[in-house]
Amino acid sequence: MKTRWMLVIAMVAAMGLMVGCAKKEPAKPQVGNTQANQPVKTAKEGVIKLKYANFPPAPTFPCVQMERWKEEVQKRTGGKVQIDTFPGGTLLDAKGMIDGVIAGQADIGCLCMAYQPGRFVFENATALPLGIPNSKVGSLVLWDVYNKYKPESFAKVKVLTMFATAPSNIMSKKPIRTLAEVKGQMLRASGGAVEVLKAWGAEASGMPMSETPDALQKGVVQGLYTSAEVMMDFKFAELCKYVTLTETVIYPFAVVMNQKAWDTLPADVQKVMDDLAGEQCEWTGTYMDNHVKESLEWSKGKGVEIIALTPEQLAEWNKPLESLKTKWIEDAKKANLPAEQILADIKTLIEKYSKAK
Ligand code: 3IO
Repeated sequence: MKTRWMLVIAMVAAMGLMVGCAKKEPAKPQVGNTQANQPVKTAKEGVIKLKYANFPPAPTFPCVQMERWKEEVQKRTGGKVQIDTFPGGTLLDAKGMIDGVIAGQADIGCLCMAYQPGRFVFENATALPLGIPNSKVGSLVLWDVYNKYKPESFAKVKVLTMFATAPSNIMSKKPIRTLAEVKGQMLRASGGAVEVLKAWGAEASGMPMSETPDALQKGVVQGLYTSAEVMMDFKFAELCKYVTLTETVIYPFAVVMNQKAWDTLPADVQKVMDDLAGEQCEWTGTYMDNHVKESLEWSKGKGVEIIALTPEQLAEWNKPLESLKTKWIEDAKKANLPAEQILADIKTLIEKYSKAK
């Protein structure tokens, strides 16, 4: 009796294994237009396949803009281009993004410039406390200033678009109502935003967003400092019951393409992507601004308290941040950048786009 049961169990297990193997059979999409091992049904003559890598999970804004870009490119090229997206760091992770794209591990990648501040000194000028009011203005400013200077940091790739988050707020487990209450709190940020937290007296820890859910969960950090749509998209509202509206610095992002992959694209496809660049930048900014509002409303419903600061308090919070600009000017000069001119241009652009509604 016992042996018969064991036989049945063994047979069921073997069948399970066979089914498991059969499921894995369809070939993974290939870079370029290698169709050799594609199922016949999907093999279309001349279809250009591109792999687009992203580091955070699918529901977050860098991936939402990725899917929107993908749909637009596929539509505007009449199906000539097919894009396979890889959210969640499945193809390239946060810090390895641009080098992975340069090496051709992905054709396209989305990166946050705050994760390698020493490498993107120029672009991180936009992450200084300069009063960018929202994501749309920040995105347009970033894209314009990039196009004016075409910095060396992106010389090895084709830049497809750029965008910025909304200004950062503090999301924390304990309430932070005054500048004094920031002191000693272990908070997470990245790049220039870490310096902001330090200037306020926090025990700031730098890490990419993709590592943050784990750090919050484990209690390695007591909160984070970034745009507030993450309260909803990462469900941080479950852990962080307080949002302090500091509305300070943005995080700049870029979408880059492997130069060789770009060079081999037909001119009409290149035109579709070039025409989409500025539009995508503005679309993402608008999406982000609306999404932050939505997230804060949703968070209130989850019992989160939104702490507003008075104009007097904001002035007090902004004061210790002045030194960050001086420090950036020093760093930028060391990198042979026209530091003061770049900051002046950014300020002019902020004014221009803030006025234009
Ligand atoms: C961000 C990065 C990945 C997913 C959602 C996000 N919301 C804001 C950011 C900015 C950022 O890169 C960061 O690390 O805070």
